[in-house]
Amino acid sequence: MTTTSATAVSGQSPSTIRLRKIAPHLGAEVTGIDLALPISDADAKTLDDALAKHEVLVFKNQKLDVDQYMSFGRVFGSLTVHPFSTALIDRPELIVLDNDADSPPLSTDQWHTDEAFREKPAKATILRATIIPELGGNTVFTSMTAAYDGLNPALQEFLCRLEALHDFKVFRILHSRTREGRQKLVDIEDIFPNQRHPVVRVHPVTGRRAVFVSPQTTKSIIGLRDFESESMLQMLYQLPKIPEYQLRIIWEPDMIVVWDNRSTQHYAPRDYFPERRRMERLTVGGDRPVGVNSGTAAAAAGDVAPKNVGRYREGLARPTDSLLAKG
Ligand SMILES: O=C(O)CCC(=O)C(=O)O
Ligand SMILES: [Fe+2]
Repeated sequence: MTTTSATAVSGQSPSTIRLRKIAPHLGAEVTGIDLALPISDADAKTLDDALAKHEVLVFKNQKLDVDQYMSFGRVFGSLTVHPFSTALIDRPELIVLDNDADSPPLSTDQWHTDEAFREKPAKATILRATIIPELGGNTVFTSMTAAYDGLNPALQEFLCRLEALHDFKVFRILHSRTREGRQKLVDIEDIFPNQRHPVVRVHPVTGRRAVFVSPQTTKSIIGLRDFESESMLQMLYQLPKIPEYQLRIIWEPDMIVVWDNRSTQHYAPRDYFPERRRMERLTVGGDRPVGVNSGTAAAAAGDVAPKNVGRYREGLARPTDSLLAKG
């Protein structure tokens, strides 16, 4: 029997919320709650706890207008504004992903956790589909806690000592095509400087460990040589592709999915072209990721660049120095 009553999750009573696991490692369908109505503090806590425990929550048959949808999103925390995604003009927290062959998605067909380029990456994301293609257009999730648990203990121990550098790298293309855009990029780099995050983060609620690198934002593992970092990252990027750790969501009208970015990654296959797919997304702000050895990892891994890189001895010159002086 996979159905559990919410009281077992939250200790709150009485509640009509029911949870039913839908895959071995992640995902629960939530019934017994109408999200269009105000949600009690007790039910909000039940849902937030359920998100941490099940990593992905699925709600079906929830007809909400935009304001009700945004109120529901706030159950999980404060909504944030994505610096690079398109959003409603009067509601910048509401991201609209409206894609077809003429307007392909940017970077969502790549394994990732949301907004890891931030100092405090997104805690949770809420998504619903408003235009669903006849075939395809699913969203696939992977439990990165299950992926971590499946690794060899010696490798787990090594990874727990490491930190990685994250960048808004896939979004650079938005500004890199013109000289003006490239100048703007320099300002954006000031607002979103590269961030060091632990390669394995500890979930603040469950205490479970999750692999926290993805091709969307990770640049390198700090302290490793280039080829070591690249090989290690390529190996870690295989993890979310393992079917045993996955949950595949086939979108239905009035379905809402909430996921925990601290423990999962996701991928939206672009297999529906030339059909159109339109999604509405909300994002909940998170905390700074904490590693297993936080505080010591940075010191163990060394600095981002060796101290003397770029210096040279007297009597030598670098041609770019004189080129720039002339310009
Ligand atoms: O379109 C989707 O299914 C997911 C898009 C995505 O990556 C996101 O909303 O964070
Ligand atoms: Fe995403």
